[in-house]
Amino acid sequence: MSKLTLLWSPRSPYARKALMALDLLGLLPQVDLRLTRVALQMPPDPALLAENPLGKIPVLVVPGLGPLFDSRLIVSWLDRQTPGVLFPADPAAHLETERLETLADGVTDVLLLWRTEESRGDRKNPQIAAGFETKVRTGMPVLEAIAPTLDPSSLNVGQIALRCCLDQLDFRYAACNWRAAFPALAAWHAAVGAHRVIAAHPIPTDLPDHNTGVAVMPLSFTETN
Ligand SMILES: N[C@@H](CCC(=O)N[C@@H](CS)C(=O)NCC(=O)O)C(=O)O
Repeated sequence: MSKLTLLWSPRSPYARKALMALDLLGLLPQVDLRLTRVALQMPPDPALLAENPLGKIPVLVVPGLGPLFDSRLIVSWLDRQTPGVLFPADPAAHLETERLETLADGVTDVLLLWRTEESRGDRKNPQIAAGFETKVRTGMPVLEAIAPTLDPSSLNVGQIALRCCLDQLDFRYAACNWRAAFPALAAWHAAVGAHRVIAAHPIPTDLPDHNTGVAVMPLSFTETN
């Protein structure tokens, strides 16, 4: 495969997901990382818009093929190049992996949007924020029920997406205490943390915060569970 370029940022959950998928396939030596900062509060980067009209990362630029944007298109294209690594070959297991990927990415979407809404301070819409909280509180037990079925030693895209989602909880919702409420997820998160690919790509916590969101989000699982 020729040289690939990944438009990426180390704290983006979807960019981490794409990076881990590339690493799981052994493709990182062929990838140029192009640091690309994004935030909903900032105007979209023109260089990013030139590759992705939606102004989002990650984008994988493939020579001769053009930009692939959205982590799900990226992993789906990568899987077609090298089947059986990112997703199981068995059709039923493949579907379950995609279902987990979609759910974990979806909860991550809500975590990011909720934080943006909270950052509006007095102009926050409480109904919108409450809807986001309901979705997180509904999604987490579904993920908890899936956790015992996951084998951390057989890392796949569903598990990578789930890890990125839970890491986002740790990073931006640090007081929520999800491990106490969801012990199967906590056990899986700890076990999969030993995988080479997961251990290689933590969220860096020592970078300046360009994002003007809320430092610690007001979510607690211990108060209501
Ligand atoms: N569904 C997309 C979501 C990508 C996304 O929302 N990325 C965020 C960074 S974590 C972004 O670029 N936000 C900037 C924006 O929406 O303008 C994917 O899986 O790649």
